[in-house]
Amino acid sequence: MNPPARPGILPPGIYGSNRTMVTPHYAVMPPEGILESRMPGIAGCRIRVQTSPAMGAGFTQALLEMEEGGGTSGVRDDGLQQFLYVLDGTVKVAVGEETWRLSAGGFAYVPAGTPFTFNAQAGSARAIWLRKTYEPALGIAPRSAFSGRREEVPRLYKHTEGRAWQTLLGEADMAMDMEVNILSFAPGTYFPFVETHVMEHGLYMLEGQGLYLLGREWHECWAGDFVWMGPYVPQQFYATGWGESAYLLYKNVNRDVL
Ligand code: UGY
Ligand code: MN
Repeated sequence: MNPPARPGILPPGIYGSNRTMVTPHYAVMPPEGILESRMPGIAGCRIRVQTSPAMGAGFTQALLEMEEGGGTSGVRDDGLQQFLYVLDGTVKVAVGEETWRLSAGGFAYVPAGTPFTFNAQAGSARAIWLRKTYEPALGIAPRSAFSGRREEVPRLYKHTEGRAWQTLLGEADMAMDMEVNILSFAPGTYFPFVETHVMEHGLYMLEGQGLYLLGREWHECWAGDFVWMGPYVPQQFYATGWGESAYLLYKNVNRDVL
């Protein structure tokens, strides 16, 4: 018998049942089913692609599992803007004269057309890697590369007590066509309404668990899961469990949708 892919997390009898759901409008993908890919220019690194244009998304999101030294095999510039969020281990990111050593909760933003490298240091590391074609805004210069740490980003409470937002790349900044936010929920917290919006989301469940309403179905989500929400998907989160739940959330923003 195969050992459970996620010891201690899977309830008994999980074999034969399955939380995966992929529809034209949204997807829920537990990590154990997302098989690894490889890519030229990225070495010593398993790439678990969570979403891409093949799914209908306007961006790409992947979980990177880097062995020590793994990552870019040379200076990389694929013309896309990049966002890297470290889940564990240490990742060295270099952009021009800047070098950042990012541990868990550290993140880096690299604008489109900027050469960079990233590599795991002093052991293996895991990170979420987001890439998107940049949509320029007339007369507004794109931002330069920058890095930050989750714990240094202020927690803002919007709409509901118990639901905190951390806007890692800033908010309402017209130089940016994407946001990446961490939303944290006290147990029992839920959105004040069902959202339905033109923007899409890539969601990586960082901690805890909850129920996600997508369209008209509720889906159970746990730490490590990925969720894609396409434009206009009705969405609502209800945090369950005994501790705080949190997710990393990509959103395309600030551009004319015509
Ligand atoms: O910003 C958002 O659209 C966010 N509240 N959506 C979500 O968490 N599904
Ligand atoms: Mn939303």
